[in-house]
Amino acid sequence: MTRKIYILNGPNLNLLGKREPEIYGHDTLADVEAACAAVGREANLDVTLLQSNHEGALIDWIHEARENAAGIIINPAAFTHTSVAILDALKTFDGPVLEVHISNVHQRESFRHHSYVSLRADGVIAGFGVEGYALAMRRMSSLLT
Ligand code: CA2
Repeated sequence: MTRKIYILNGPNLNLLGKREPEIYGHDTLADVEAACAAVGREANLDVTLLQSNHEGALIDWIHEARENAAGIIINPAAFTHTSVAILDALKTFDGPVLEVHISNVHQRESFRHHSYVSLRADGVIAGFGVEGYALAMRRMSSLLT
């Protein structure tokens, strides 16, 4: 049976590849989706990539994942550093949760050094550019085997 992985993306990541390439690179979220889907085909995992600028939408998708998904890969963007609500929602999800950051948040402003989401994440990838998403897919495959 093919298992579904939700790849959730927070605010402003719809601009990926279109602004600030020196920090976030040139690839778009569509490129990320294609790279993750390719890993998914090898690993028998089906990818659903979603992005919202709204905290509540991300929380609704995490609740939906409780019924529909075997694992969650999440880049909560700025909500990483602010959202107890996203942390609480992730705590209701039983499967693996992997946190991805495109940039190396630890090399940036100190307010980016703390993540609420990391309290629930089974693993964190930061500073690998958009390749971090495909790496997270490989790790997800290992965790689900
Ligand atoms: O490095 C990451 O992936 C971040 O989660 C990105 C967030 C930032 O607030 C986190 O501290 C680290 C910002 C996402 C903004 O995305 C943009 C993409 C392209 C152009 C402008 C913004």
